[in-house]
Amino acid sequence: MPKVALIMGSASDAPSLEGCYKTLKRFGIESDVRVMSAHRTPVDTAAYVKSARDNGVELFIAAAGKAAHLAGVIAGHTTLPVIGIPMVSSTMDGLDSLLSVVQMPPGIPVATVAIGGGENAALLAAQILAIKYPEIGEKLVTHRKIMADGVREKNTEIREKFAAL
Ligand code: RP5
Repeated sequence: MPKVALIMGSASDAPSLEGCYKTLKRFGIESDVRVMSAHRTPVDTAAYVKSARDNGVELFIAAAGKAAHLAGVIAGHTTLPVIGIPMVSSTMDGLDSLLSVVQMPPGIPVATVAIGGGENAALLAAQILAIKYPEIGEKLVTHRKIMADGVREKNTEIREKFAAL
């Protein structure tokens, strides 16, 4: 049963969300991927969000571009945590969606990651779910170790490269 609902406002957002999906999968987190629009299919979106908890969903990731109110609308229909991903889909390089997602009025929060930050959305979802599922927490510890080892390797490499200049 999927723990995460990964919702995008349009099929045009899909290519930028593959990293998010794959990262969730790497942590053993099944996600229910949906294209649902806050303005083009508002009734479907509300119905899905309202029934999601009963279907085992524990967290939402919502990605949208332009006047991106999808994450905020989802958050208004549930008390489950909502992570918003602002998408680049206009001439404004995603700044429009960043402000639309991050500037939620008091009372209905959306945890916003960087523009196009699908991987961080997945990692934040993993960290939230790890409170309840220790096996996800163990994978996060391994992930951090691999990342740190990678930086240490680069440190050695760059120091050697500069020393030889
Ligand atoms: C938003 O408008 C979507 O999330 C997408 O980023 C943007 C453009 O949608 P399309 O016109 O490509 O369907 O709702």
